[in-house]
Amino acid sequence: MSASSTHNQTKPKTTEQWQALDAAHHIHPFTDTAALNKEGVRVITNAKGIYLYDSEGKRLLDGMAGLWCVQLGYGHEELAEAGCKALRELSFYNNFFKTSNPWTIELAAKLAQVLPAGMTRILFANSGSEANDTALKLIRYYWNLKGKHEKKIHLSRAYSYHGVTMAAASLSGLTPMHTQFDLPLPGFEKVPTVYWYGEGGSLTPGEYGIAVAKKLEEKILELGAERVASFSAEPIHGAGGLMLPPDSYWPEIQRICKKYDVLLHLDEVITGFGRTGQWFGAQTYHVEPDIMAMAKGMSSGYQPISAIALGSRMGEAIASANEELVHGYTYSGHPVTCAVALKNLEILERDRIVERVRDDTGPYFQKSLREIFENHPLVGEVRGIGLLGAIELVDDKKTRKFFPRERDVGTLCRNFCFASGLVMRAIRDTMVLSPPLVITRPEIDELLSLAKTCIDRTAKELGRL
Ligand code: PXG
Repeated sequence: MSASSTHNQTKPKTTEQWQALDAAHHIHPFTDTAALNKEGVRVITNAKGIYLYDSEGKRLLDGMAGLWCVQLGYGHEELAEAGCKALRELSFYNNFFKTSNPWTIELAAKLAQVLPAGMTRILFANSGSEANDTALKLIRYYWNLKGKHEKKIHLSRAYSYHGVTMAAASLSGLTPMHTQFDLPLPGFEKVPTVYWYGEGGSLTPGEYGIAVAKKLEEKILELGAERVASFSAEPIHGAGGLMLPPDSYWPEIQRICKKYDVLLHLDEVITGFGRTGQWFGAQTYHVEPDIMAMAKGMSSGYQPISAIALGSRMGEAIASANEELVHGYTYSGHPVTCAVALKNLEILERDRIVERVRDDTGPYFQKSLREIFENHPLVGEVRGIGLLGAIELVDDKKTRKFFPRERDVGTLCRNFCFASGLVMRAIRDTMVLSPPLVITRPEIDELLSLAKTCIDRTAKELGRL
């Protein structure tokens, strides 16, 4: 086996040596450790553009932009330079005790420029989970400032993914995230969500969007509006299976939140920074949140950084509270992570990448995805927007019958993808793509041709082709 020698700081090792060390010492996130260690981990050693390379020298086209985050692709020199420069000039200083630094200040100001109007006040954290956790604390704080101490219940949706801290996991609607940890905490309640293909029945998408939004209203009335603090949602479900809202959904949600004075918390961790062809999902769906969480694409994943943006109502209340905000992380607004995020935003803007996703690569990707897969015998629905795409695999296209869960068709397909040099995410039996935003048209062709090969192989394996 070839020894990978791309590391300056680690001695080259064979894949087997990496695997043995990893198995002995490393517990992986969201992974069955025993099963992984039996199989042996894949070791990614380097990456450039939209391609990853493993310790066997195998090339993988990364159809998931890492974990939905590498907007500018891998190995971008300017991001590396920006990080190195900041590391040399101000390797660390905090933002507590009346200090700040140029990178944090500039980044906050830059975010205020690209965020929806009125979202001008920013807090920093280090991950999407922390951003959502912080958002919930600020929501509580806001209502306490307003003297509405009963408003304590946080509503969110089935299938949602908001992160893994105690509060972010409680907010998440993916129930397997709860069982091992005795979650959710008290005060977290769920409402149904927009999964038209799976749960819409005979309703049109428009009717279904309204019907699902009304479930929020019913829940608020059931609990009592005076007890409901907030409603949290991703503009588009990411890790829950890439479910998109019908056009009727968000205006109705906005109306309900306003009517019952429930703060609207948007989780833009996946949909932020150009993914849908606008800077934020809020702009795509014309939603006006009270508070927004962002991470991932904010630094193209090059540094762990996240942010919470406050709309004018919360921003003004907190900024004029005349008391200490008793919250913050050692690394809130770390100069190095901010320098990289700032450069990332400058490049997204300078190279007109969001516009490119909106006008060129996004529409091209959506059109090609539908042309290739809509009539495929294994495909029930193709859905997506911008550079987000999903291909839902079904047992019976006509009756929308799903495969039995234990068949694990998604994993079967995903394994074909890895073997064919493609990273495509399987969420249940929905195959998901979220490539780097710098992907070109020829690269989209290559991505979709690989995806087609793998879905064909899956269909053959199941005797459908
Ligand atoms: N909100 C959303 C919408 C997310 O997608 C988080 C919050 C949490 O962010 P951090 O940085 O704390 O992980 C996420 C994260 C997957 C996958 O397999 C998705 C995420 C994380 C890990 C795996 O699709 N999203």
